[in-house]
Parts: sequence; structure tokens; C-alpha cells
Amino acid sequence: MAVEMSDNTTAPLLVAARGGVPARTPVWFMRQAGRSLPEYRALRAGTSMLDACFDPEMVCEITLQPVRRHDVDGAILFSDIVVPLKAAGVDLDIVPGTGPVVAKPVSGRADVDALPVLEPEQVQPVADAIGLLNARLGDVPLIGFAGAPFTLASYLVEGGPSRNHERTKALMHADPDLWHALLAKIADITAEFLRVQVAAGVRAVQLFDSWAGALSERDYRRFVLPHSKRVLESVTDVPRIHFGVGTGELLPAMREAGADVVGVDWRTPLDVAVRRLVAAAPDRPLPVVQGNLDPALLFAGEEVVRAEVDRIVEEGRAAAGHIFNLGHGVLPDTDPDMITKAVEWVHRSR
Ligand code: 1CP
Repeated sequence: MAVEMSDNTTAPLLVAARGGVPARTPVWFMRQAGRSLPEYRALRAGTSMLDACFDPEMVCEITLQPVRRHDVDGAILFSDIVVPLKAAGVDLDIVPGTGPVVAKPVSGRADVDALPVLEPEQVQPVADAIGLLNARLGDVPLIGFAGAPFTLASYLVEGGPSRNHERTKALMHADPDLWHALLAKIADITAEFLRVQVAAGVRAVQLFDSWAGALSERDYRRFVLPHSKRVLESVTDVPRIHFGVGTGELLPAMREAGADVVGVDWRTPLDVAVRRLVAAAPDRPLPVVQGNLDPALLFAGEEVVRAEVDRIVEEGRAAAGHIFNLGHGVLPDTDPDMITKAVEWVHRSR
């Protein structure tokens, strides 16, 4: 589906996202804001994660920190995928060292019926942060984001981080009607959260379906794809990036969800990913991809990182556009100087 873009900038990230030829290969890193930066840890000391997410000045400053330090081509809004759930009234917390923890996990019809809708004013602090950021970012595009319905459902059903997603998969198969009702409600919240961010001025969005790779393609198509597709269709005027971990087998199905850019983790080389995406839709234009340096390799030394950057840039030439990124988020102990160097090498690569 052609997307109407109101943003006529030459910002490399946005040019690449539309399949154009940017002045340099754009690069940003998932989880670039936060944990790996000493200036982030200093600023966050004494403030809980969720309090930080609802403090516009703090969101603005944390979002800017990696842009100042690394010369990245995109700023990712500092927030979390559970922020819209919290704002809408779901009782949850982000526990240091663990992640999101839900007080009363969803298990039956009454729990699904009780899920609230998100009113735009409940995430006004996020919109305010975006306003501050746009005044301070210059031409570096701000990327908004939200959690995809499946990944958010996993936190709501499991009650917290989960390795196997067993309660989630049990619900999906044992009571498909309830499952679809749950995902439809989450999709409404996610779509509203993205609409608020776009209205406030983000110039691209990423839909994080981090845990979708836990599903078979069959289950993804039946239980998840229609809901993610509906969310992506609800965002109309900025490029949309769609990302998951371990999704090599799901790439063709994910393309059907309709995003402008498909994120690829480190397990699938970008040229292989492009072949799979093309085979799934031979009549559509060549896809645009984002990825896919293994975040663990930032610990392997300069020579390794430099060679990986070259390989990935080369493999990315198979696509209509390539936004360089990691295959998943920056790991907490990563040396920030290695991130700065990787950015420099990506920029020098063409
Ligand atoms: O630069 C950035 O990307 C920072 C903004 C950001 C983003 C995009 C944060 C801050 N969280 C997210 C998205 C997010 N949150 C995802 C999708 C991306 C991914 O796959 O990594 C997911 C799955 C979460 C859920 C979450 N929140 C986890 C993972 C738990 C698990 O299941 O393994 C964790 C640890 C959090 C807390 C969190 N989010 C962000 C920060 C800086 C933190 C740590 C806060 C703290 O402990 O005080």
C-alpha cells in the first residue's frame, strides 16, 4: 500500500525507509538510549523507570544523550512498550533487573473485558516530550514506538517476562475467541499510542513484536498477523518499521502486515532476508530492511566489529534501502565507545 509521506526531508533514515538513496547509510541502535550510558545512569538515579517515562524533560534528555554521543541518524523516544498500558490504568510496574510485572495477569473473559481503552490525554506527557524533542533535535528524525499486540499480550498473560510463553500459547489455542478479543483490545491501545506520537511529531515509528519469533508461521498468521496489520494500517503518514527477534521463518508473513521497513535479527543475513521477503510478494517493490549486527559482537573487539559492519552493509545492498541497526537491543555492559566507532564505520562504508 502506498503511504503518503508529509515529511520531505533529506534525513538519511527517512530517505532509506522509503527506498530512496540516502547521502549515507543511516544507523541507529535499538536501546541506544539508556542502560549502556553513564550519563543515563546518573540522570536516572533515584527515579523509577515509569516515573522517568512520564517526565517530559527527563524523556527528552535521555533521548538526546545517544544522539549527542554517537552521531546516530535517528533518535528513539525513551519510553517502554508497557507505558500505554500503565497510562490506561493497567496495574503494572517495571521492576529493575526483571522488566514489566503485571499485578493481575489476564486469564479469563472478565479480565479481557476489564482491560481499559487508552485516552490520548493519559499519555500527554509522552506527547509533551515529543514536542520538546522536536525543538531540540534539528533534522535528526525522532522515532516513536509501541509494543505489538502479541508481545504485549505475553506480558499481560504471563504476568512478566517469559522464556516459553506457555500461558500465552495455551490461551491462544484453548480459547481462540478470547485470544482474538484480547489482541483486538491491545491493538486499539497500541494504535492510539502510535497515533498520539505521530500527531505530536515523531517522524517514523517502530512496532516491536520482540517475542513473535516464539511462534510458528502458522500460529503467527492465524493469531497475530491480522492484529499487527490493523495497527500498522492505522499509522498513515510516517514510515513504519516492524521488528521481532528470531523471526527468520516469519519474514514473509511479517511483510504481509504491511510495514515500510522489516527489521531483521542477526540470525538471518540481510540478503537472505531480502530473498525471503521478495519470494513472499514478487509483484511488490523490493523491500527495505533494518538490521542486523549481533549485539554480543560489540564485545568482540574493533577488528571484528569493523568486519561485521562491512559484511552487513554489503548484504544490505540487496534491499531497496538499508537502515543499519543491531539485531536486537544494546546489551547493558556494552562499551559506549564501541557504539560510537561502529556508527563511524557504518557512515564511512559507502
Ligand atoms: O533506546 C531505547 O530503545 C530505549 C527505550 C526503550 C525501548 C524501545 C526501553 C527502555 N524499552 C523499550 C522497548 C521494550 N521494552 C521492548 C522492545 C524492545 C526489545 O525487544 O528489547 C521490550 C520487550 C520491553 C520490555 C522490557 N522493559 C524489558 C524486557 C523484559 C524481558 O521480557 O526480557 C525490560 C528490562 C524493560 C525495562 C526497561 N525498558 C527500557 C529501559 C531503559 C528499561 C530498564 C529500566 C530499569 O530497569 O530501570
